[in-house]
Amino acid sequence: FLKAPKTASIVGCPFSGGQPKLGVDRGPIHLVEAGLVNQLEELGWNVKFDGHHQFEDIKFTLSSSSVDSAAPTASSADNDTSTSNHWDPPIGILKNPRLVSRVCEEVAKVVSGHAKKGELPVTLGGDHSLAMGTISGTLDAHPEAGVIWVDAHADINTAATTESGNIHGMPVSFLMGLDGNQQAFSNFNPSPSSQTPFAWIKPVLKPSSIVYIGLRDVDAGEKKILKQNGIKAFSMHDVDRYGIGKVVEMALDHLNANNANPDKLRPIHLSFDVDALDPSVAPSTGTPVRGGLTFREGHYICERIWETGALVGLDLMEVNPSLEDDISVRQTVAVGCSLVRSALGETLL
Ligand code: EXY
Ligand code: MN
Ligand code: MN
Ligand code: MN
Repeated sequence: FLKAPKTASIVGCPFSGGQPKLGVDRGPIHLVEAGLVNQLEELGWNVKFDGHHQFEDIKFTLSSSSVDSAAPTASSADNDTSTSNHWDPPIGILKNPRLVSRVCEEVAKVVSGHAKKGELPVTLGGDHSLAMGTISGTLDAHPEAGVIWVDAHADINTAATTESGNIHGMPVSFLMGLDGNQQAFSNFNPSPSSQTPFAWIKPVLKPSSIVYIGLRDVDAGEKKILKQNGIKAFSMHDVDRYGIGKVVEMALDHLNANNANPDKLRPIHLSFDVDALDPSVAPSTGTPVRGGLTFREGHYICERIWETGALVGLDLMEVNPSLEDDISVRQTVAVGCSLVRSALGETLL
């Protein structure tokens, strides 16, 4: 009656190019140093972790290739050069587009490779732009998968709606192939040695295949996109109204109502942005928003998804150990580890 050993592959992604604050690239390092690998082994997992991914070679290749001639744009009006490189100038106001694109392309290959071997990829960010990679990877291996996106933010701005130019606020729009992006890149001329950023993404995420939980800071342009595409979203208002138990059931029902094979639960990719939690629970993150999920509400989501037996991919994103004091950092890292444990089967009894 032995069950096949379950293998979790930790994909450590020290990457911060999707947003301007330094330090979020150290998130995965802190999560692993806090003992995450051991903790998962104690839950009975066979854990594969061969070090954090290094994206230095990508930077090197980009910096030594000639710069593309971007379409004429109103370039970085805010003069924010904090994250901009001469080899990766903004496209429109999008910052670090080539770097973010290439890193996510790499992450997609890694995640898909692990998933196709029957392993559970657990990606540690890093900023949430990485989800373009993780979800592309999951959908490559499990085309019928649905996404549960737990976040204070919808991360669905397009090149036409983003006001910040920070790509961590945009990954869902690229995964869906929304119009506002096609437009922005249509006049883009890559140099012979490069390619148009994000052109590698297969826009296979259907609007009916994602459900949000925890939203409370959604831009006007994003609200429009959510409505126009009929995307299911449970805000903190809904969590207050129905309670987290009911919200998660409704989220699962929504994904499975669009199930091609009704006898089997749809595989689930859980993309958990730690800023979904209230800042009193997870203070060390780049874009905290008050009024978030409690410690238990966050863990309940993970526990319930584990119970379905349908989890095929997990992201834990936006832990930034250089924000706030030492105690806050330790608290945020500890919460990050325990969310992952809950999603991988840790129970209270
Ligand atoms: N909606 C805002 C923007 O697009 O800049 C804020 C996005 C924050 C994204 C964080 C990772 O979830
Ligand atoms: Mn690996
Ligand atoms: Mn996010
Ligand atoms: Mn967020």
